[in-house]
Amino acid sequence: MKNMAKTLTDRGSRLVLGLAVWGLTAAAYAAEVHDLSGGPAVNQIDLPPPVTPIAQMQHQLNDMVMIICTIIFIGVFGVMFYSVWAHRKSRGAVAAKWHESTPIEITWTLVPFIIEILMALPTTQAVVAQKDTTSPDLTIKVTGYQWKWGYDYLTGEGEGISFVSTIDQAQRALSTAGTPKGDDYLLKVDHPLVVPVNKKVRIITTASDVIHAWFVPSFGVNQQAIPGFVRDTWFRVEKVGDYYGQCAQLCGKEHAYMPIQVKVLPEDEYKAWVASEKKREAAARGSGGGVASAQPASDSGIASGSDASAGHAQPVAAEQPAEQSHSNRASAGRAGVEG
Ligand SMILES: [Cu+2]
Repeated sequence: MKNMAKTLTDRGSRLVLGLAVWGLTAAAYAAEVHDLSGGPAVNQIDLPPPVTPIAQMQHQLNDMVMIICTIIFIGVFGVMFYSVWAHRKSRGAVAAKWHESTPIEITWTLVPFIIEILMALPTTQAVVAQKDTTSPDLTIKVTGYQWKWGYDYLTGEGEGISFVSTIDQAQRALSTAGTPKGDDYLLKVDHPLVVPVNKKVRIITTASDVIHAWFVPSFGVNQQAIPGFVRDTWFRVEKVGDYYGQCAQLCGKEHAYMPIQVKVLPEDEYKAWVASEKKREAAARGSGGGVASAQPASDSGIASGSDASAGHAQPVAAEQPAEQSHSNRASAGRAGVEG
């Protein structure tokens, strides 16, 4: 008995010591890593703060369903535990012997049916809204590659802009060395996607090799990018800032290293970015400046790119895997800029 008590105290003190060490280590890490605005938070348990109407809808749905589930859970288990406790044998409880009850059967069919309809109505509304990609202010094609993202601005004032977005190489090196560092670890890219605030952005996804998925939690957007297919989704960000996501479809050995960074800018800063980006791309093509002026917004949809001449020099495509449709689309967009 004495031995047992000693073992228990030993175990107890070891547990306390272990917890203290764990607590200190956790505190040390917590001091190093902070919440990332637009990305993951330390010890986050809820969904990320929503910045689009769709993400808000998803939050409300999530909360509503969680509340309904909790009420049902407490209700069902409450009745069950009360029944077991109040009608136990030692109290002399005798089981009732009835069979079949029409009112009960109608009730336990109708009540879940009504609850399901109550949940299905707002859910259907949200799914339909998620799929409504009509009349966007700008359209961007997102192409998944092993292991990076290609962005082509198809319509809107950035029309013709095209680049590839790859993980920050310094962070990639930190990962190889096994020394994670920074709040945006493995989320920073060399060339983020840039969009204007409060504009409806339509995203068209496809891939050149295997299936990827373009996932930005704060936008409530997760769309698969499938080779040979086009899928689309949309977002309208209501708050300026940087937002982060990752490829959400296992796509090979560097799957963890193809993050998504979206820079949401105020209207005037976006215009300035478009101008500088066009200047940069024009310089890269060797044709000098002269195309810096922003293009008027086009509402003609992606079909407008099809009449453009294909096959002129495409600097971005050189560093990509051979992917015909990507370079065609990009040069098609560019021809519009030049012509
Ligand atoms: Cu991927």
